[in-house]
Amino acid sequence: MRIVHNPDHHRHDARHEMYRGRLVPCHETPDRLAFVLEALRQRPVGVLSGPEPVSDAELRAVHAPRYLDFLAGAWEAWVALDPANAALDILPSVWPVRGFRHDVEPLNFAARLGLYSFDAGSPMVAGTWAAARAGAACAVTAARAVLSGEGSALALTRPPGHHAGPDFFGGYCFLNNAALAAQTLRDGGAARVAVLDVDYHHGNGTQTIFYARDDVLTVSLHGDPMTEYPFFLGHADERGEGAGLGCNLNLPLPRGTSAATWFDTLDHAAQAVERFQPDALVVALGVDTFEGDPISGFHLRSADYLRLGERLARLGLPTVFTMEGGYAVAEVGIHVVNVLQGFEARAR
Ligand code: SP5
Ligand code: ZN
Repeated sequence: MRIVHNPDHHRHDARHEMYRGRLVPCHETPDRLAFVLEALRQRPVGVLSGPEPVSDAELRAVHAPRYLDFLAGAWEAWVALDPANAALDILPSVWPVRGFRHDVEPLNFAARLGLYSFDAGSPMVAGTWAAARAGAACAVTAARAVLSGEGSALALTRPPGHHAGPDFFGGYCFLNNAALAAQTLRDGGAARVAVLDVDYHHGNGTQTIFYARDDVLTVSLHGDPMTEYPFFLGHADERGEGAGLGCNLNLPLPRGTSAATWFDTLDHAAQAVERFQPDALVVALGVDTFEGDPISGFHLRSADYLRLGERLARLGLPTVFTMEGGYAVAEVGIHVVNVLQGFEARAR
């Protein structure tokens, strides 16, 4: 397995996210990846490398140019508002809901920030764009490695990506790494690609990016949006639209779901992937399904991640993993490496 590590991830190091009227410390922190690297040092299940460059054209295959321009210039615009802002994280506070214009990009920075986001939990700092762009390069590099005949690859990166849509950030995500990997696989010759999202939260960004397409199947199992973040997408009746009708599958589960039920549901997800007969698979790998996760509500235990890896390997597909959520920080490394080890044991 090829493991593509983001050398710039630590540059995305924000302080606070908005939660119940207060700024609370960020859950999505640089030490998450430090724990994965340490677990990999103890159990070297793959070969580590850095990313190759990603082109603007590759980013634009998934994201809107005006959104990419906004992200690239956000920090400069923020500090231009007031030099004192250099000591503060960027967080939005106003959004264009139903009935507002989305076609006109306001000049005001706070307004543009709202136009391109859906929550106040995803702060940006000076290094966010560099970290996110290098992370996208990791995802594209991992997909290229699989196209070149590596059986599997991991984009070991943060910030995560699966909540980021064509032109919006949120849920700690800015560029959709899983979608970029899937698109790279498509452009490199895989006629059909499946994305299987096992993060606790619905992969709303990935769903939206591919919703009208029949060449990319999106499947997500996640906390029921009636009670769980991101709330406004992820229901079972969202099946795709137009040519993409039937190419999106949501498997929402109640908060409190046991490992036994979760694995039964994973079987349904895996069967849908098999029916689609893809040439390659992208796994949006969040390990916030762990029973000890501070912001999630499923009950997987550490050994279950070995089983998850084994089940994914049984699909027998060239596979790109992208690193998504997981906030029981000290256990994130064990769980990610368990998935990879289970996968490699079966795939061999
Ligand atoms: C990639 C990913 O897993 N994103 C998840 C984003 C969830 N954001 C909202 C979380 C609400 C946090 N609750 C704070 C609890 C304070 N103790
Ligand atoms: Zn998550």
